[in-house]
Amino acid sequence: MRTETANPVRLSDYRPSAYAIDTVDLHVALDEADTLVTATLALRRRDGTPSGAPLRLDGDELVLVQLALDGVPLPGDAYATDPDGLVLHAPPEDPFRLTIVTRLDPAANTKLMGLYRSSGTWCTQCEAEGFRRITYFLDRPDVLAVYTVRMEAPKALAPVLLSNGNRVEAGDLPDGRHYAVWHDPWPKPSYLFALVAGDLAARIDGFTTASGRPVELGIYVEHGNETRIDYAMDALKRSMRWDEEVFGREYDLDVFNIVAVSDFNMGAMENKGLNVFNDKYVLADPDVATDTDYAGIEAVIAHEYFHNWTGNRITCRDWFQLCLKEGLTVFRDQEFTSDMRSRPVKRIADVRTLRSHQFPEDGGPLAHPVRPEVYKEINNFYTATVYEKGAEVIRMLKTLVGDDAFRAGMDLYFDRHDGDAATMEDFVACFAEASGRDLSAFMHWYSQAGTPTVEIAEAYDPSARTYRLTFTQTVPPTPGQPVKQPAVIPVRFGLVGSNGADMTYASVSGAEVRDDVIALTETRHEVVFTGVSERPVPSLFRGFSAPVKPQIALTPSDLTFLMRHDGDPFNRWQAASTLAMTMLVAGSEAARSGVTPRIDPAYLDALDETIADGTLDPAFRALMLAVPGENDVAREIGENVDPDAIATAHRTLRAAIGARLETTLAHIVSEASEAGDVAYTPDAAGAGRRSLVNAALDLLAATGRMEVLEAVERRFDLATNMTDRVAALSMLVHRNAPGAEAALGRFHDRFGSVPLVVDKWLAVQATAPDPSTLDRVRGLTRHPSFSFRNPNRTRSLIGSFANLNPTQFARPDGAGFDFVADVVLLLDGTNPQVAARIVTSFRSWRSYEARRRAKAEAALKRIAGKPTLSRDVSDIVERALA
Ligand code: B3K
Ligand code: ZN
Repeated sequence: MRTETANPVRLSDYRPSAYAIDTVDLHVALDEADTLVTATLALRRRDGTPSGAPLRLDGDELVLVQLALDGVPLPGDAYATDPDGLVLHAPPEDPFRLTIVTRLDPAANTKLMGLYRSSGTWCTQCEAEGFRRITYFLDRPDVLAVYTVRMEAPKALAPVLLSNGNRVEAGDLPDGRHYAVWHDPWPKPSYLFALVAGDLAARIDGFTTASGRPVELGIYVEHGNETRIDYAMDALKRSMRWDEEVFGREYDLDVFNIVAVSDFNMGAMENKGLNVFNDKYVLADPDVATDTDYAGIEAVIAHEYFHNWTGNRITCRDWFQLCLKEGLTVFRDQEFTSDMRSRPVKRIADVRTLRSHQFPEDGGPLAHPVRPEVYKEINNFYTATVYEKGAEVIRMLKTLVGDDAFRAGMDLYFDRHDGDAATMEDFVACFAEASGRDLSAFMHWYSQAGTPTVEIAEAYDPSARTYRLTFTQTVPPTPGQPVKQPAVIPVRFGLVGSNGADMTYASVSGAEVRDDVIALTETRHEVVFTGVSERPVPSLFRGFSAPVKPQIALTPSDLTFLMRHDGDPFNRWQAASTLAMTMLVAGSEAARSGVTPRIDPAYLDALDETIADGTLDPAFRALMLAVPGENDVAREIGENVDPDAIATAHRTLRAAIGARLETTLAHIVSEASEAGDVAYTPDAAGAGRRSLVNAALDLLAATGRMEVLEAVERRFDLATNMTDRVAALSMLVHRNAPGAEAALGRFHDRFGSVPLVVDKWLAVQATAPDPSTLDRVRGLTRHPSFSFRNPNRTRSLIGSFANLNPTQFARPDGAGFDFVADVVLLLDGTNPQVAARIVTSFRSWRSYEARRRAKAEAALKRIAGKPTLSRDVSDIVERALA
């Protein structure tokens, strides 16, 4: 028998574990050569488990040194090990202690799961199933235990010893070694365990909670990065305060530590009291970090901190409930950013991310519900659907029940489930109770995959003064789910009158309408407004009130009207986007047939007016200038996609904008340079100004005028911050400017020793829409600044190429696909999680035109054909090909 753990794992098979673990005593002896872990688990049979029932513990690539029961070593026939774990055949009837000694080689751990070394620092990553790579355990989120961790290490190599909770003891040992003991009073699942040991620099600060509890805050980084901690520390304090003020949640330990490491598979990890971060989301100063980096740090610091309540104090019963903590925590970090920065700008940015990441997932072979019902490899479900769509679902819940009931529901959830491993049903029940509403149909959002389409027809009857909106929704079939139920869809709306203001009406019927929200619950609703004095322009799904694809045939003049007048900034932006999308789709068709695409002058006029409006937030204006990306257009077209035709349409539209808006754009650029050197501040206002100027320059450069590129090169040389510098570099490289190569060289000369900046240098080159890019990327894999062992480097070069360079990844000769497939096969042997992430860039392969489709399929099949493929990669390629 190899395993009792079924694969695939199904939600319907969930059973509580037969045994519980109340305490874990971990003794970790760290050494250069090897590491010895002694785990003592206090186990007891759960009610209902027959006495003597075998105990099965999870394990992965472990070397067992010794196993003892209540202090007595066990004979070999008392237990059995296999590649997936260990079985104790006949555990005692009464509570017992199991002591397990395992030997690890952290330096050889290239998967970066479990205990590994990153630039000489020992660190851990346990979510989802990494703890079983440290010791045998009931490695599942519903087994909550109190941990005490004693770590020992050579003092010279690891003066800093950290784990979860509070430090209760420390001291020196013989032979230059020392130790520390950490105790975490809060019962937690194994995935939240962490330890860090290394020679790290620290910034120590403090925070006093609302109720007066002092908390020591520490941020630990590799030496040399001490000067880049301030922003993260400030973001942490703001997050702590915000969670108290907005959600009434206080921190609950004496210390909160963050450690930044350079080799990390994901963004960061919310381990109790000891967050471990990819250093990309901690380190910043204006010379090396862009505005986007600063915003990312603020959001990820907040996200991980917010997990302390949504994830740690209340955790998930099983991994199917991942959205319980992730969707909710993303929602919370989005709200935080909205409060710290601009709410409309944040909303537009989030919707862009949702559409570019989640919509293609939902519309392709990897589609799955926000709460999946089956998985082969759980690490492949940390997806845009679970995170971003999961956050949208929470947002809809708030829209439907209203702000007050939402807050009451959250309070009830914290109150009722503190200390629990909970489910989505538990969560939603709190809102049903707080609002008095039946939310059973709302649960379809958790169980049904696919992005609903909502078709809307409108009719105004001037004699009856009625206005009718007919909504028809379709939830498309997705893998394993051919038939769908109608979703509950909140439509926030306004009826915009000819004076630009929202109109009033006498009554409304045909659906539940509360305030400015229509709740669609059926496949079809006819909503009739009476007392409507003129035909309004409908502004629907304001603030993107539901993650759906609305289809309404508004005329171009309706859309330019909304661009100018909609009271909802999101829909002003959406109107511009819709118009641009229509032109891009038509333009791509035109490019295929060799016709020059038509650009609507009324759109350009309305855009010019908006951009010239100095009363509008510069960040908002920058977003208005950003037309849908090439991948967005491909998704809209949906089938028989030709990325080259889309790129042509995209270039043409952007050049037309650059030409028509030249005066306005040039004014924005010159105004900024006249204002001269304002000291850099990474806040929303500064970032917004820079984003507008860079967007303006990029559009001017799109006209292909040489003097613009010369100005960009000067800007590159004179830049006083990384945002402007890397924006200029990218314009030069992506337009093949004469100075591009030299600029790349100067950039590397100056920043080649800062790995996070090297990432930008790699990404700029990998995203150049040029036939030479593939060769360049191949060459860069051999550059001394690059390493496949580092996930950040790999994502910057390979991930950027595969996801952000549509014409070169999908070259018609298939060479781009082949290259990425080679990389996936290579990485599969060392870091399957990163390999699996990269292979998802093939997720829309079926929508290509026939030639590219065949090449992509061949590349996927070649990956699938590798005899020893990891479960991570095989899971994705099998689903992609199914
Ligand atoms: N919870 C972690 C992600 C873990 C991913 C495991 N493959 C970070 C986060 O979402 O906050
Ligand atoms: Zn999270």
